[in-house]
Amino acid sequence: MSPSRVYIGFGANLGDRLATLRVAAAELVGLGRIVARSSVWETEAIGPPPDYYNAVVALDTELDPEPLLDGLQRIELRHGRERGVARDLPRTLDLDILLWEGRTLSTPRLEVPHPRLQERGFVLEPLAEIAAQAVHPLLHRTIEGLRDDLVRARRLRRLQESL
Ligand code: A4P
Ligand code: MG
Repeated sequence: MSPSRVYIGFGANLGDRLATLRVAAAELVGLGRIVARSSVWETEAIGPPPDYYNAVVALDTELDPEPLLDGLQRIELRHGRERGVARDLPRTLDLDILLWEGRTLSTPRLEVPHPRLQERGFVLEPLAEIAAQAVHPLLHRTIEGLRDDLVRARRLRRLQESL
């Protein structure tokens, strides 16, 4: 069977964020083959600060979705990730399955594409670096298109009037 191409989002806002992202990317080796990696972006936290470092990798994997998620959660735990009751709490490492090429999933453990992907610049900017033309299978839009929509939605304009 040929491998599937999946996109994994990395986020860290506690500890040595850059080192954590680099080590975690190296640890993906047991789960598949990294075929592309984005830049690292420093991003304002949605939720409590401090700022995050975010990045995305493309991974070719032979694994099914749930075993891949198990592997990602093992890596999170190795980096001291504490799972709280509340969403958006600061974390040493968050690994999300953003997209799974050619497939959608909705189970109690796993929703793919990631349901908040289209609202988040910290996902769409790095994802657009390595998968600009990938198509969101539910929204039928390219990643680049979703990224551009989001930028436009955050409209701001400097007025001529002084205060
Ligand atoms: N789960 C369902 N679908 C998926 C998927 N596609 N990938 C389930 C991974 N996991 C998925 O996740 C809770 C459960 O979601 C998992 O057990 C899995 O079965 P979690 O990682 O324990 O909890 P979480 O991270 O708090 O939730 P989630 O949904 O990953 O949070 P978000 O919505 O991703 O928010 N601001 C900036 N700037 N950058 C960030 O990276 N991240 C968050 C986390 C908030 N603010 C941020 C950032
Ligand atoms: Mg997560």
